[in-house]
Amino acid sequence: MLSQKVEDALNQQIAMEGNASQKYLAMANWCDTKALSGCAQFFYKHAEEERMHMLKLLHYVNDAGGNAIIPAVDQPSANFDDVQVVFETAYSHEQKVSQSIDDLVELSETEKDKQTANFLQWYVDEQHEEEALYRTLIDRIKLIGLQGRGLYFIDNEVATISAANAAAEAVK
Ligand code: OFO
Repeated sequence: MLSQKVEDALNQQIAMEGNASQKYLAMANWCDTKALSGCAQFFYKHAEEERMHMLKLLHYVNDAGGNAIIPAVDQPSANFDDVQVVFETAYSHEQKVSQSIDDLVELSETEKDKQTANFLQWYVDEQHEEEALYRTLIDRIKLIGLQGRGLYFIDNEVATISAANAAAEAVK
């Protein structure tokens, strides 16, 4: 049984994950139009993952006797200065999501809702991995640089790291 406070906070998280999905879709779209196909694939996949995070929460709320709310869709930013800005924007959003998940865990504990605190552990672990992944990608982008053929190498590097990440996820 969810307290109203926990249910409301879970619904806010549903909206945050839904908006993350839209943001990553806009980033994928931007990369696509710049011929950065590796980066585009990375963000298309992440947009799908965020939608899965949203659905997982939605089912949890309904299964726990609450009412999940389908969020309105915010128009995400469509223009970015360069590909480094794209990844830094995504990383900064992931940090906000992590903070929000941490706040949710704290609220569940205050409300003595062990089931929700336990359910949220998956998100805590996921955020840890996501932040590490974005940090790696941003470090590589800085190392390669945006000049000359840098964009070409960055795009290949993102595709390689993304494939390695997917393979690691698959064997979990
Ligand atoms: Fe679901 O926000 Fe990141 O992964």
